Amino acid sequence: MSKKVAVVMGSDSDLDTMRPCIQRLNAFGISAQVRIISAHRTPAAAEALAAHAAENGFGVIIAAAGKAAHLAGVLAAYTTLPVIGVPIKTSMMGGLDSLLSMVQMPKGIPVACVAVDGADNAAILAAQMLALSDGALADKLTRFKADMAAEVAKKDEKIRMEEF
Ligand code: RP5
Repeated sequence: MSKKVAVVMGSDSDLDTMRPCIQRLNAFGISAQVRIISAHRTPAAAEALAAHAAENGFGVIIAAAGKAAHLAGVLAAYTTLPVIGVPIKTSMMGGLDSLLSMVQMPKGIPVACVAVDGADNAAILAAQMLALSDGALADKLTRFKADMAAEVAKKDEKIRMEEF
């Protein structure tokens, strides 16, 4: 049975940014459980999710949060599963605050971190992690990359016909 991905966000205000992540996981046929859990507002729920994630069939945790974005790090503290952080764009620093809060983890508790608002990439990276032990998913990722390359080649061909 394929492993699931937990998509955790600090607030429902993160949901619109995270929709591409959920959609991409669905497109790869990966079962995602979406939760709203805050490192600060509901820390006990964060611990419970992460501490039992492996035994509950999850293979990767994706954590999206903004501002003092400790969610990914807190979840990583309670599990040996890989945790991918998605720093959410903020009004004050454009998400640099979220990015640094996630990526500057002390040694021993790593968090893989994608770009600010990089929801889609978080899903692709999670799929790549699960694909290490799932050949069918690895094939889907190979096709995904080939399709992307074909799309770029098509655009290249088109632009070469234009006069500038
Ligand atoms: C973080 O604070 C959330 O992840 C969100 O990005 C940010 C703002 O949350 P709300 O005040 O909109 O609930 O915890």
